[in-house]
Amino acid sequence: MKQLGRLLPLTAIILLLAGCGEVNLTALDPQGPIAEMQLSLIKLSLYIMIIVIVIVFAIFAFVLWRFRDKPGDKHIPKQVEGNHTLEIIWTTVPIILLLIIAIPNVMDTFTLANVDAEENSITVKVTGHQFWWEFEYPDHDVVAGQDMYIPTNTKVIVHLEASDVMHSFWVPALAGKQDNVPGITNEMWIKAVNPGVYKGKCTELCGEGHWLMDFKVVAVEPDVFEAWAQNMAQPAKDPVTAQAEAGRDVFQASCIGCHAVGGVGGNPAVGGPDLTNFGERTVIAGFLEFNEENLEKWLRYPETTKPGNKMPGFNHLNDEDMKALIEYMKGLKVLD
Ligand code: HEC
Ligand SMILES: [Cu+2]
Repeated sequence: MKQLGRLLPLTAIILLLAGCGEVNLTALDPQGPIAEMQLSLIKLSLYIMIIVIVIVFAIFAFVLWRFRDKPGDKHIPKQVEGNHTLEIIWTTVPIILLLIIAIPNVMDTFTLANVDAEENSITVKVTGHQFWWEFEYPDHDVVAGQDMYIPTNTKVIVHLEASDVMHSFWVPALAGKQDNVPGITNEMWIKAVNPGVYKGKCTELCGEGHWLMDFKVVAVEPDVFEAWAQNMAQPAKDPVTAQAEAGRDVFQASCIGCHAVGGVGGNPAVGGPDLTNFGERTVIAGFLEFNEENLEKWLRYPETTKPGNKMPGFNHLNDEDMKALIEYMKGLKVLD
């Protein structure tokens, strides 16, 4: 009973994690060929383990029952030392089971490691920073922050790098995790079959803000992707309202040193995520629901909102400037 009491909170946590409404932060609902392959390897091992466990426990239960101490039993059971047939069986059976697991694993590893370009494939350089993600598209001369746009049904070759400490790139619906290591380029590839938004997370403890280092992979049809990439590479459109225009002035004065918009401020910018399409994010800084209140909170108090992050606070801006800045930021869009 005591043990059950200890188990219950754990069960509650697991149920909570399973149902917290994130879009596909799970390897059990694969959305592309790599994740599918990995899930079938997991299943193969799992089924073999289940068969072994069932047989071993059945024999165990049978032996407990068959050779139990009965009233009137006086003699010690017959003593057996060594049995060649049995030893051959319990050596060869595990070897066969391990081979059944090993052969598809080794074969699939070659498929996973094949990062050769193919027709229409694209390359994305993914850099982990404390505590945000940067996506560079060298073929399109585009840099994007936080949301990784990819075309559907296209091989996306991913080059993983890090600017400061180790991070790890994990989008479970598309592929298993791989590390971003400073000074090294790790390679992997992903492919999404359906358009959709797939949650990603940093899975290498990289500092105080690690737990909020979330991002998204946004898979869109190839023609939408091309339009997105082309618009991302264009200079930013002029703001439509006078207020947003005033906001742009505040942005130029205070933010352009770290953030870029439409190539102005560096490509990539030094110090912070590219904000060219910031108005199309669904979250701010990877985790905060996108609305005006949260944006103001982020701009005034980033340190308490996402502890450890490297963006300075702008609580000294007056209300008028803040409102204008928010208006401008909401309008930063490239898809229509
Ligand atoms: C010293 C560099 C620096 C300056 C100056 C700076 N920022 Fe940032 N900003 C950052 C960094 C670093 C991040 C990433 C924080 C994180 O998520 O860990 C960031 C994140 C953001 C984000 C969230 C981006 C996203 O993709 O969700 C917004 C919005 C933002 N900054 C707006 C601004 C605005 C507006 C200004 C000017 C008032 C500004 N920043 C000035 C460094 C800076
Ligand atoms: Cu990280």
